[in-house]
Amino acid sequence: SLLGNRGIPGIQERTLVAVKPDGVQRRLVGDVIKRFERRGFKLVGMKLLQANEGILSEHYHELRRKPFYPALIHYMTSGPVVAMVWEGFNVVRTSRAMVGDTNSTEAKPGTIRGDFSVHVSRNVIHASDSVETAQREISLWFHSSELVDWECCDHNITYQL
Ligand code: IDP
Repeated sequence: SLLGNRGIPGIQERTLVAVKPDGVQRRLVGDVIKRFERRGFKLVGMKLLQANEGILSEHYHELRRKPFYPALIHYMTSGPVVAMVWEGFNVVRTSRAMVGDTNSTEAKPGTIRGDFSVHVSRNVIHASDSVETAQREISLWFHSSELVDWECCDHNITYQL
């Protein structure tokens, strides 16, 4: 609409999603993108990159004392990742539901991990776990100039305005 629909709380929420190196190697990037597109979210940033230990140690700073931390860094630097920023109503919470449980064994069929992963150490995808985390992770992985503000043509259908 001409008002830009800025009035709906949560509609401009953003989250960081990353297809991890196993997901890229297994050519699951397209499937992941497709799921977020179909759900109704808007892609506002995306890049393929080889992550280094610097960005990953910030990204996973809360896990630095975990026994699996060195293996996690090795995994995440083993090949390129595809980092994305998706926008839409409650996107942080909905993305976590789409991604499924951290432990692939517990991840429900129909979720990304529940469909594509059998083990927690190779669980295909990352999605921010809170709005605050998302803001931190988006600014870690993307420069503001890499994020695009645009109006999706189906916006008023998606949000029934
Ligand atoms: P999340 O990715 O679902 O938010 P976190 O607890 O933040 O889960 O863990 C980050 C990542 O660390 C997981 O996605 C997984 O790749 C890895 N990880 C978590 N727990 C384990 C474990 O017990 N063994 C091996 N890797 C793990």
